Amino acid sequence: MYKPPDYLLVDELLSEEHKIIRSAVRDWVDRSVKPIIENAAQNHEFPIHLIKEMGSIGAFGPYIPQKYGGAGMDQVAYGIIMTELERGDSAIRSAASVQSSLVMYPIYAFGDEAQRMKYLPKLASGEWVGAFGLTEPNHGSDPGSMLTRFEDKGDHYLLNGSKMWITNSPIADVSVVWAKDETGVVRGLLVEKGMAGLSAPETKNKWSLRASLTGELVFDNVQVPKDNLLPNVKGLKGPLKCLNSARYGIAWGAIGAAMDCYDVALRYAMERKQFDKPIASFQLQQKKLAEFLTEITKAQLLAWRVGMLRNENRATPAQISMAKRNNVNMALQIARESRQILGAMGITGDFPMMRHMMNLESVITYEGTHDIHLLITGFDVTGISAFG
Ligand code: TGC
Ligand code: FAD
Repeated sequence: MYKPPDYLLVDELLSEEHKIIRSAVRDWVDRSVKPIIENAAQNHEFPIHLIKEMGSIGAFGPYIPQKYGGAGMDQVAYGIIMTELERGDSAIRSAASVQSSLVMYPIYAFGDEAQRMKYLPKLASGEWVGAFGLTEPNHGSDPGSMLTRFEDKGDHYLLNGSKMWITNSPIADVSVVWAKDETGVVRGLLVEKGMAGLSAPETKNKWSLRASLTGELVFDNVQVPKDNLLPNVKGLKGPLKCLNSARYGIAWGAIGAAMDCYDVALRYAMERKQFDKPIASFQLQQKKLAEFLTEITKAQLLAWRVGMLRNENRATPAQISMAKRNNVNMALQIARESRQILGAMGITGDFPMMRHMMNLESVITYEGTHDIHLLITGFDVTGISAFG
């Protein structure tokens, strides 16, 4: 039986509504994710049937207003949902992050009313799957140098270029694609499945996020209707604002993976005997467990505080970077170290550590790498950009 650590009684900082949501998502993860996720990861298959279930439990766009199919909840509720989903698997949290923060959020924040009404309810229910195309084969950390371009052809836009490493692109009904106009300004376009010239080949043979679909988006003279341009944002700050929301969710999500590893390692250490004693009685193993709990507790407080600041619209991008960077690294270190507590058993799929560890290698890379987030903090501290 899963016992989530709460050493500093962080629960007391949550509302009754937060706890109800958490309990509903936790039950769903136990019922629908835990029993199938290991096989899905081993077989490198995205459990696509979970998309509609996630829609029905309110995992998509929880902070989007109810008028558009969201739940109108606060930022802490969004974070809690992400923690519970990532306890199941980072792939499941990824699907929710992309749908909520990278597709629904820009349509809500930068779209017009017709676009909101057309897309958001379908994305909220899971009837439609969304994707977010920013990264290109030759431009990852530096998206401002993107080559994907569109031209105004009078009654439509003509889109050319390609995106790579795009979560859910092979099955996406709609992709929010960031491309430069003829003057070099970054704009967002809503590109729908079936548009002539669009292809989305799957990226195979990943050792990480094996239960998540990743692919490319290739645009070969795609004619995009003019109604599909997001009217209310121009420049790189458009996609970066979406990333603020997703990175924030990941800061909470990673805690879920870490909690799962801690919980399993603690129980194993209490039961497994060597030299006639539970391995939990050895100082070296206690050091690991004590440090896991300390790091999880710090991460909980960091995520909660950034969530409260986001509720007040006061969280800065740099604060979010710090939370994403710290919490993902924390979870990755705990996954690695907790695997060792299980000895050889830790390398099997009977336990979740290796799966979490491999997943977190992607999580520490996407949404801004560990090093890029350090540079964002460095810039914030010194006012000197060390990027270029
Ligand atoms: P820079 O010149 O600093 O900024 C350009 C404009 O953007 C503004 N800005 C931001 N606005 C809002 N939020 C932020 N976080 C912002 N950061 C910058 C900035 O003020 C400026 O505005 P303006 O009005 O002056 O034009 O841009 P730069 O080209 O020097 O790049 C800066 C850098 C490196 C921090 C940024 O580009 C970056 O974050 N790189 C990392 C790229 C990244 O995170 N890619 C993620 C792709 S999506 C993904 O990984 C999804 S994973 C999906 C899953 O969960 O499965
Ligand atoms: P690079 O930018 O080539 O970086 C390589 C290394 O160089 C890194 O260690 C980096 O930290 C370092 N580096 C780069 N610049 C600097 C610098 N100035 N100073 C110091 N070090 C530097 N993208 C999307 O748009 N949509 C998605 O849905 C999406 N999903 C993803 C899913 C998965 C499974 C993965 C793995 C990636 C996904 N991405 C997605 C892409 C992801 O955001 C990029 O991989 C990430 O931004 C890093 O880009 P890159 O891989 O090109 O690495």
